[in-house]
Amino acid sequence: PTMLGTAAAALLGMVMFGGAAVAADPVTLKLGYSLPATSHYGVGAQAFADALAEKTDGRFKVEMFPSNALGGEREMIEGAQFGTIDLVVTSTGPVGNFVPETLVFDIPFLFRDYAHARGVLDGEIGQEVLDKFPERGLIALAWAENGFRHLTNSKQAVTEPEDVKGLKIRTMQNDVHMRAFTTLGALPTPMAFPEVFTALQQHTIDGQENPIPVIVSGNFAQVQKYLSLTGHVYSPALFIMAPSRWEELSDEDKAAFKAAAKIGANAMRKQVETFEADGIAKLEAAGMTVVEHPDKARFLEELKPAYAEYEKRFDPELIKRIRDWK
Ligand code: EAX
Repeated sequence: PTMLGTAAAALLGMVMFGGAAVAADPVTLKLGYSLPATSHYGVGAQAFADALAEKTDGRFKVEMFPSNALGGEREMIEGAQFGTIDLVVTSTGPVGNFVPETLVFDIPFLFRDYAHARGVLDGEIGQEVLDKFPERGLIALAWAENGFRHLTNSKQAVTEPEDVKGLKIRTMQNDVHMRAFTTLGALPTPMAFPEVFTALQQHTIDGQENPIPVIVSGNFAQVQKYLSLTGHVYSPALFIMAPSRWEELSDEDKAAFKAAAKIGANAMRKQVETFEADGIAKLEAAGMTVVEHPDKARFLEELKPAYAEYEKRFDPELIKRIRDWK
């Protein structure tokens, strides 16, 4: 086309769209998570925001609220249900209180390793669970990752299940986890994450359990002497969205949000690996005593009564499908 033709077409375009659709300010969405911007959550959230901007030509902008600025994970999920928070990157710790189908993944020693956990979540079982969210007033865009959880405490090195007896351990607000610690003779104390550091510092609890990336990002070495690499449970994370926001999107934008969340989740998983590669050395350098090989066989043995209960609570076929995944 001639220059005049192009200019005329541009002018016509502006008239047709009233200038509004073309020059509109981006829609700003609030995204909350519980760790600092430098954490795996921050890296995943940023990768999501960048991918979303790219896929939607900058029509959506994500405003970040790291470090519990919008509350603990349970509160943020409630915020997404109410539509006061648009997006949440959260561990699944408290998610079982909203979508009970997620709780099966909280069974201790269910997953062998990262490949197993990621494979199950990204496959048909993971999709079946994601599909349960809308009926509970939430949209789950993608599975992400927090990591395998390990035990820290201020009292003693934990090698055998007996070493856990009597320890006051903060757990997430998750009764599958709590059942496991009760069975081991510990005193589980459910608590929102933002309160954990202070509670450890003031010795109202003796210990807590979290993945290496959280123990590092949360500076727990300042308040915990012993780290035991129990890897007792895999902790998934999720990109969650407010249904009120989701329903406003076109089908094309919905696909863009899901694809961007997948990119964010992959970045988060990569960052978990990066933190795990040098995290333990960092924690040792910060003064922690590390038990690298706690007696896993004995923990499994002591947990038998808890497993009997899980088999009643969850579909044993589903547990078997997860365990047998290859
Ligand atoms: O999502 O509550 C927890 O222990 C979580 O692992 C932490 O907030 C990261």
